[in-house]
Amino acid sequence: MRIDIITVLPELMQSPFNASILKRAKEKGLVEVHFHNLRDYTTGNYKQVDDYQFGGGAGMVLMIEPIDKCISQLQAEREYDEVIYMTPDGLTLNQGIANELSLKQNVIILCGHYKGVDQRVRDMFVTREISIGDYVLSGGELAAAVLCDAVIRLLPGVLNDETSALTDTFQDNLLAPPVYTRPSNYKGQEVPEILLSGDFPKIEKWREDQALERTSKKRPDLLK
Ligand code: 6GU
Repeated sequence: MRIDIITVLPELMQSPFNASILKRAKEKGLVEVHFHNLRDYTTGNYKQVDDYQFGGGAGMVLMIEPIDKCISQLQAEREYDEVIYMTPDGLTLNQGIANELSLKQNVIILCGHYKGVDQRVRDMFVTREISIGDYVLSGGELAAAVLCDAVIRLLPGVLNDETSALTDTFQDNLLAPPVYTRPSNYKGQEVPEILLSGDFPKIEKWREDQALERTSKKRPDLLK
């Protein structure tokens, strides 16, 4: 998979891609992530990427021309499956969307900033608009990093057995069951005996029951 991220703040988002699972995915050649600084696609001497909005009002809007230049240049180099715009008024990200995107070859992610982008960018280029929840961030960069993490860890070969995505919370619309490690007794707090029994069919059944119970207590909406 190849991901091209267009942003005015590449430095805000690069570090998550250089640690842990995302780093390993890159090193294994399972994903390529390229950052494009919008300022590199400006024409004038001032490297202007934003301007006041027509009709008045507070806040700057990202201009269409540098975004068009950047996206058009990328699209001339290869076919893209999606141009995703990160915006709080997009569709809320969930595991289903992450699963779907993990099957794509080439994806562009455009990060909004300030008051967002000129509407014509959304009309002309964007195939999908994604939010990461009902709260406002200063820009789409951290949201794009969240999206990339959720997607990249699903690529075949990124996770090993121990970190398998199959047992994740949300994989079957269920929260994951509780987990424990040594010591089996900590200051009187015991690990459930069943987990120490070695009876694996019983343990599996216990985990399923716990997942269901946890979900109905904490997230009954997921069971509907
Ligand atoms: Cl994608 N962008 C911004 N600016 N704020 C958000 C968001 C995105 N998702 C949730 N809040």
